[in-house]
Amino acid sequence: MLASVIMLAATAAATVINFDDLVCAYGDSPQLPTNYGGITWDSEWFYWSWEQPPYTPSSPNTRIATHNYGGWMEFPQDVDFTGAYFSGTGVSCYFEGYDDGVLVGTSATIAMTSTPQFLNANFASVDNVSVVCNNYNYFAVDDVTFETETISTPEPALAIGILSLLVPGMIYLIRKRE
Ligand SMILES: [Ca+2]
Repeated sequence: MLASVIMLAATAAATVINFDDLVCAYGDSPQLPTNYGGITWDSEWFYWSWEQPPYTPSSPNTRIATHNYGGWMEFPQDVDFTGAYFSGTGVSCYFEGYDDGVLVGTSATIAMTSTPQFLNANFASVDNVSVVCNNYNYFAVDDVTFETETISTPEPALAIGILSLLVPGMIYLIRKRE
């Protein structure tokens, strides 16, 4: 019972940033707002919502990219970074995960295709993630996925409830020994 209470105390909330509320005119590629979704984004990131194969969004219509061999995103607190979808052509990309400026994880590398592929990062407790590409263009990123860990103490009522279950048993054991 105590183990299940401890598990309840740390809950992870999954977040998917899909960019789809950002819409632009055909041919435009505005800068991604630097605080979009509560994340601080490298100023090189831009978004676009118009159709342009092979930059297929995994969630239509908006995705992001840079003209700078990838780009970084900085989280306001430590997150468990799951990964994101990639599409494009003629370029390979991977993730680097950082905590307090120290590289703590590197993902596999994938080659872009017109079909969006999810690149798993599975970085535990990072505050900065970089997309690293071997070309300055030709990739698109969508559905950036991470989990934020929330630590909470058990409700007082729950703790009292647990004690009320445990105490009679303890009294029984003490009495049994006497
Ligand atoms: Ca999208």
